[in-house]
Amino acid sequence: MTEIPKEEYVLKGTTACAGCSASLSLRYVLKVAGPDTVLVIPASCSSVIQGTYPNTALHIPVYNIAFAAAAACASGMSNAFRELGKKTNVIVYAGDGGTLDIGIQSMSGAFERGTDFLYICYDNEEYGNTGMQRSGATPLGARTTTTPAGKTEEKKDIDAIIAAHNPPYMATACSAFPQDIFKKVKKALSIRGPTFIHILAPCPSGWHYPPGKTIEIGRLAVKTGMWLLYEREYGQVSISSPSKAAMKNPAPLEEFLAPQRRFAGIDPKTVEILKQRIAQNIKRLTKEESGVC
Ligand SMILES: Cc1ncc(C[n+]2csc(CCOP(=O)(O)OP(=O)(O)O)c2C)c(N)n1
Ligand code: SF4
Repeated sequence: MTEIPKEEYVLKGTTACAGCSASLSLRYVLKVAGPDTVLVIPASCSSVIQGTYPNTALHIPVYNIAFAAAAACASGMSNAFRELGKKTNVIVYAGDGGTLDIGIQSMSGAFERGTDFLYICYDNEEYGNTGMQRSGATPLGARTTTTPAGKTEEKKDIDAIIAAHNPPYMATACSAFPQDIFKKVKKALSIRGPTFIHILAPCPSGWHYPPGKTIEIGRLAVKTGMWLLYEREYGQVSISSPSKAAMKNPAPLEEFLAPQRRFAGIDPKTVEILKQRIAQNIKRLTKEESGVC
């Protein structure tokens, strides 16, 4: 923890909900990135985390951009900075709706062009800003305002889609593990080219748990294997230490599901499918790390 700078770039005046882990993650991201950074934010809860105009809680320049265009905007900005000989960090901080669904085309284009930027998707598994609608990232069985009986489709595997673009660095992270976020953001910013970090960001308002449990819920996601932490550096996978232990002996999934009202009344068959998926993901990642596949 001593390595983490004391400077704050998410100041007082944020209008995020109490217990918002998307704003907590952003706090650590900006502590690594420092003042020579421009944040590109598509419409999302991050527009709210900034506070209410004419004030702002973010102590760095921010470019608010249309939903579908964050990566395209960051791409042009990064190219302009590099032409001027500047190393300024360009970071997209986008929700799962703005990444997996609406912004996927501009993101894919920017990765294919080799843009020198960091794209962070904080994943609260819903369209939070507009009232908790389902997104491509919402897990199977979760209730949202548009899936009141539980989502019938599985979570989209955006990490596999990004991996297919062969970026020099990509990683998963979780807001409950700030040191892990810190290390991964630091590494991503040290590598030239497009880099990607997918942060699971539990949301008390949409997942329906008390705000004070936001760290506990994130830890349970990792302990149960529902969320796996790893890095992929130049194609080589390495599983991050919090997941290493959990993957050997995952905690029962029910420990993660029970405290969240979005999973209230979930069908046992759906829980079984989620458990099977966890076992498959652990197997696949372990194989990838050992270089077997
Ligand atoms: C083109 C367009 N469609 C819809 C909206 C309305 N809108 C604003 S924020 C938002 C939800 C964003 O969800 P996500 O990207 O998951 O981020 P979160 O709000 O969960 O942080 C929507 C649908 C918009 N601003 N622009
Ligand atoms: S809805 Fe969720 S992600 Fe959005 S500000 Fe509130 S707690 Fe944060």
